[in-house]
Amino acid sequence: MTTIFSGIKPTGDLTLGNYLGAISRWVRVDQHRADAFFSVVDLHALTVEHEPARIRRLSRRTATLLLAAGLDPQVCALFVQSHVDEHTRLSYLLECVATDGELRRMIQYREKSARARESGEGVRFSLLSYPALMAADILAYRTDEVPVGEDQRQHVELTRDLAVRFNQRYGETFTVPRATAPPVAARVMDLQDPTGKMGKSHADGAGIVYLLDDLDTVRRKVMRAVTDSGRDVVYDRAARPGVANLLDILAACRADLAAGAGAGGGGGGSDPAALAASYDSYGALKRDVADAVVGVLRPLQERYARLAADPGAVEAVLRAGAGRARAVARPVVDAAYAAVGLLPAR
Ligand code: AQP
Repeated sequence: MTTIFSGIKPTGDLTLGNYLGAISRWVRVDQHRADAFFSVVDLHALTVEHEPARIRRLSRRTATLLLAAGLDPQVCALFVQSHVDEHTRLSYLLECVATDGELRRMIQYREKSARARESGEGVRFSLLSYPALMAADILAYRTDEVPVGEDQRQHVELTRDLAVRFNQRYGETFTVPRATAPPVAARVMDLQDPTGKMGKSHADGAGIVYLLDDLDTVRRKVMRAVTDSGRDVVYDRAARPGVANLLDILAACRADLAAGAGAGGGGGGSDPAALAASYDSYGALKRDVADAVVGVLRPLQERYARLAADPGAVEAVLRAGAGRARAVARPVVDAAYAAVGLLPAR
């Protein structure tokens, strides 16, 4: 059976970008067709300035939201990365396989280290080594597929390179994984700056739809989305990024709603270019986008409220998920330790 691993960092409140780019497909498709491991990758949130109480709060909230979105702990493993020591054990071995040059080439490292330098903060070493830990997250489960948005593709490519190099040097140990992206909404853009990603750790939330925003705020954010100077509705990501983003969001929300209603095939469905033809004004498009986003978020928020009232149940899910994850990861990581020449501890 195919094995899938994917993760989400507790660096901010989850956004519509996280949902449409990742979570919707985990819920609608991935968990049902594979051995699926989904993780709140909390160690990755420590690579930049952070407040401990906030990380704790966001880790719980993220796990609760994933369950509210529909991850089913009976069919997939949902766990917190730091609860499974195998991730950090393996990360060190992969740091010994990666080169300084290839880690420095990572776009996220270049962007985030430049930001940290500008704001006068030191650049944490973990920001550079982060892709080795991400590779460990993936390789520890002998993962075949990693469903991610476009922004993470380069890290999955590096993971593949490290797996191949490790296997060549030390013998077949890891499965070489591949990234899979959703058919639409692989990159949801900020509604106020459609040339930039809708990211949960960005400071200004005016162009970001958070999954727990109240629904009037969601409508307001969509209706105020920056569009382009033209008037006709066409799907052109380069020339009309604002309108293209709205069409992507509409297509992805409709596909999600159809999959939730039992039509199957989450992530497919409406084609943004075809949708463009049915609009002759930006106002009508925005109203339909707002309705579709609210249609996705309303049931999710209702389920979240019920789950958040019972934090003990969420913790029990995470404990069980960590147990399942450990049982799979431990023998793989032990095999990697043996392969590089380390004496067995047990
Ligand atoms: N805007 C997006 N469009 C499509 N997919 C997205 N993802 C994130 N943003 C978008 C996908 O969501 C999964 C988890 O993301 P993450 O926690 O790694 O990244 P983030 O939400 O982008 O968080 P940050 O802290 O704001 O990230 P940085 O600053 O690192 O970009 C992934 O599958 C991701 O592709």
